[in-house]
Amino acid sequence: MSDRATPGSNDTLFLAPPGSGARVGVDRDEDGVRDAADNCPAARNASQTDGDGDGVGSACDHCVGDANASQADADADGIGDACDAG
Ligand SMILES: [Ca+2]
Ligand SMILES: [Ca+2]
Ligand SMILES: [Ca+2]
Ligand SMILES: [Ca+2]
Repeated sequence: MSDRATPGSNDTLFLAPPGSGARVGVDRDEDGVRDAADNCPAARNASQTDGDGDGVGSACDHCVGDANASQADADADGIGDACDAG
């Protein structure tokens, strides 16, 4: 599969119906789940798996085993405060 949309194709752009409240119909990671509903808009995760149920998909969760919806990471090492041993 090409990583670029070709003229005439319609595989990445979706239009939200008027009044739906959704402003953006793009799917940046092209996993089939639009950004507005994707729990990891920049990581392909069609399954939307969220093992700890914090609303952040496991594919991009800084702590896949600890609920940490804020994804706070004070030292910016990619491991969330909730599971960062230091
Ligand atoms: Ca997506
Ligand atoms: Ca999660
Ligand atoms: Ca988590
Ligand atoms: Ca950290």
